[in-house]
Amino acid sequence: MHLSSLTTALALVLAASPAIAQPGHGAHDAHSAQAASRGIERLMAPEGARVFIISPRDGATVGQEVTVKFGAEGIAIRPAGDMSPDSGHHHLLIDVGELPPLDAPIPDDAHHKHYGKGQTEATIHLEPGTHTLQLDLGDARHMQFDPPIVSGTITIHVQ
Ligand SMILES: [Cu+2]
Repeated sequence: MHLSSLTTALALVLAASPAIAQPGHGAHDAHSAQAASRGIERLMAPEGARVFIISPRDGATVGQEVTVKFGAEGIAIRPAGDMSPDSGHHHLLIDVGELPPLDAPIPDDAHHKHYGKGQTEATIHLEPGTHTLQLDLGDARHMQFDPPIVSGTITIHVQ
């Protein structure tokens, strides 16, 4: 291939790539656009907001009744439905590998627990074995923030 035709081919590839044609429009914005198309806009995560699991500790061995303490910084914990700015409520993801879809409210099932009264701890029952726990803050409408405000995932061993 001549150098000139190689250059032409490269130019075509660049022109065809939306990521390059529109700088700044990454996957992040694609999720927001998807949410908007369903009529549910995600709220921007306040700068520095974070959530974390205070206890149990990562790697801990615990009994089947597990009290999980939720930590939050840089964002207020309020009941679901409370539209106060820069606030949300905790969700505990149990044995969930991937975050739920960003363009819909967080599911409400055995693996996605809502603490819509504004709780900052909860006692859950787990079967013996190895489990993972992760916090995922949701807004008044149970939508994840943009970007999501999630804790690290911890692994615990239930006896
Ligand atoms: Cu919720």
